Amino acid sequence: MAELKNDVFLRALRRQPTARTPVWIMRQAGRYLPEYREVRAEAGDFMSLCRNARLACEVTLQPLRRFRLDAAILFSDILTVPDALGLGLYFETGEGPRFKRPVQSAAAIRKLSVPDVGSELGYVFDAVSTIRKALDGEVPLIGFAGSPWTVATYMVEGRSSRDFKTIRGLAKEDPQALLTLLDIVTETTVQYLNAQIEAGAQAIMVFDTWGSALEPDDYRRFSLANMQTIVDNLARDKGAERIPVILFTKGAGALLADMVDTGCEALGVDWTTDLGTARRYVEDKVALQGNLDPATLRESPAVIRQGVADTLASYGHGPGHVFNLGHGITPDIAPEHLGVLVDAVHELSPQYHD
Ligand code: 1CP
Repeated sequence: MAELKNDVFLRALRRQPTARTPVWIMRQAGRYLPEYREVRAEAGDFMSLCRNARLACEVTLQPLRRFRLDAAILFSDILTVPDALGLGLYFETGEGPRFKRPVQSAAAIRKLSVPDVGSELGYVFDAVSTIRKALDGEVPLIGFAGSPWTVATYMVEGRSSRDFKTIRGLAKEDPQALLTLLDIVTETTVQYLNAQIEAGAQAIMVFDTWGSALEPDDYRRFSLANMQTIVDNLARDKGAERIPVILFTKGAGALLADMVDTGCEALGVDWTTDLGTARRYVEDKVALQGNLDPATLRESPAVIRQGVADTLASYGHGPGHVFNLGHGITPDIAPEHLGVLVDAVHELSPQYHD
């Protein structure tokens, strides 16, 4: 396997000194890029794109050809796991993900079991090894999964939701059933992420997009506890250094202080908490990733540059910051605007490092 030529992202996650702040962008491969839309059309639909290692590799590399990014992220989705659990994932054009067989009762939960990850999700591991080879050591490859809670919201609601009525009802009426569901998703996710590491993923990110829909005690019980199990059970001692893990609960705010003790290397922060405040919550025990408001990318180059400058200043001096947006880039963004952001990080960040 080729030597890594750019390790600034991995160094920052480990809070080691770097000459500048690394940058990558959540959803950096995606619909805002015309070349992505072309490959997506060639594949036919989103899941066919995910299942084709050559095309998944191609769209993973597309943003790296345009922008000076310090990491690649596997092109896949958090919903591959419930698909492997037999729920029948499909995408309705313009409507987001749907499941043919949502799991809405204790009886439906009892019928679930941990699948054979190697056969059901082998296409993801093929994509990881194909991408890793194609990267040829230019930048590290991030593998990922959804948090069990976030994945379970889709499994129970059957689709995207903003109020999570069914799953929150289940949490109150039959918490044991929900915990059983979360255990199955957690066990599957551990195997899934370990196989991504085995196939060549060099860092792992867990996306907990909907954790903050829970009140704090329920967050700890139904979301954080399972992320803890994942961190505890990853086979992270692969090379000379441990594979770093990033946990991202969107909207975590003060809960960041609870997430620190999981043993992860880094926490993702969205734009509703400034990085200086987040740094105080975590007492510099872990690195922080984020957190420019994605909406800033709709504005002029001058406003974008100012946003980058403010984000860097908010984190302040020293190692342990990975620049990113506070959530994924949206399809309406002009690619040139992301170029302005990335260039600004390269230009403005060295002053924060010795
Ligand atoms: O139409 C299309 O082409 C599909 C759009 C799309 C894309 C580009 C989906 C469907 N998934 C993805 C890729 C994806 N999803 C990646 C890899 C690419 C990259 O980051 O460059 C990753 C890491 C995800 C993760 C993901 N999927 C999350 C967690 C992160 C987040 O954004 O909060 C979630 C919640 C999903 C579910 C999902 N999959 C797709 C969509 C449109 C959604 C969101 C649905 C919703 O809002 O509820």
